[in-house]
Amino acid sequence: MKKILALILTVCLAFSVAGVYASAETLDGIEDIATYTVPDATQYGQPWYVDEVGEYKLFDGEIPDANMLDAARDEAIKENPEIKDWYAWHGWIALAKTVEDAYEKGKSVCIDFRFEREVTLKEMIFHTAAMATGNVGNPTEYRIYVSEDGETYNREPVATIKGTGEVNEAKLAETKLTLDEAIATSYVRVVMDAPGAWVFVSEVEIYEDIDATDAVTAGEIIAAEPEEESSAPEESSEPEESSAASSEEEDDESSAAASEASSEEDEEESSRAASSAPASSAASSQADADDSGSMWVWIVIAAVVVVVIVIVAIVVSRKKKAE
Ligand SMILES: [Ca+2]
Repeated sequence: MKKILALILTVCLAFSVAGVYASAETLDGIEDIATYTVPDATQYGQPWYVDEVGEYKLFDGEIPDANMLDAARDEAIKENPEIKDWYAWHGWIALAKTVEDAYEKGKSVCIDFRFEREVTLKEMIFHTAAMATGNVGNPTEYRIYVSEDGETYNREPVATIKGTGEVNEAKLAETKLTLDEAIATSYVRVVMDAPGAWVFVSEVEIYEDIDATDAVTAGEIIAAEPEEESSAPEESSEPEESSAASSEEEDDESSAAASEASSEEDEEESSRAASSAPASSAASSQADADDSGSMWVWIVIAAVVVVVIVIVAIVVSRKKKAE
C-alpha cells in the first residue's frame, strides 16, 4: 500500500513539475542593448546625480547596501566637508523634481529607456534607496509607458505597481513589475512618484519574453487610444483641469452649435474608446487563456487518468487478495 501511495505522489509531482516548465516564460535580460536618458523636462523632474558621458550606472551591476551608502557619504565628506551632493557616487543616479533652485516634494520623475532593436518587454526590476536624511524616498508608484518613435508615449500606463514608499528612513527597496502580456517596443518610459524630494535609483533590470512572438506592439497600443491633443502621460492624469479649460474656450466662442457638435464628437470618441479598449484587452487575455489554459487542461486530464488507473489497480489487487 505504501508503495502505491508513493507511486501516486511521484506521478502527481512529475505532472506538476512538467506543468510549471510548460507554463514558464523564457525571460532574457536586455540591459546590454539598452541606453537611457533622464529627460530634462520640468514636467517629469530633473536629473541630478547623473551619468557621465558614456556611463550607465543603472546597468553597472552595482546595487549598494547600507554600508556602501554610508562609506560613500563619509568618503565624500572627508574629501570636501562642504560637499552637498554626498551621494553622488558611481553606483546610481538621483532624480528630483525642481522648481528653479528649490526641490519640490511628492512629484514624479522619469527615465526613458531605448533599445537597439524592438524587444518584447515583460519585466522590470528597480533597485532604489530611501535615506534617513535628505528627503530621499523609495517611489510610491511606478508607471510604464511605451512609444513607437521615442517621442510620443501612450497616455494610459501599460502597467502600474505600488512601490514601498519609505522616506526619511534608511531602506533599500527592490520593486518588480511584470506585464500581463509582453509588449513589442523599442522605447519605454518609467515614471516614478516620489514620496519626498528625491528618488535614488541604483540599478534597473529589464527582461523580455523571447517566447512572446505575437506580442502587441507599442504602435497598436497608441493607435487604440482615443485621440487627444496632448500626448504627455502625466497631463492625462489631470482630466478636470483640461476639461474645464476646454469648456471655458467654448464659452468664449459663445456658440451653442459649436459646443453641441464638439460634445457629440466627444461622446462618439469616448464610446469608440470604450468599445475598442476592452475588445483588445479581451482578445489578448483570451489568447493567453487559450495558450496556457489548454496546456493545463491536458496536464490535469493526464493526471486524473493516471490516478484512476492506480486506484483501479489497487481495487483489483485487493479483490485478488480477498479471493
Ligand atoms: Ca548601479
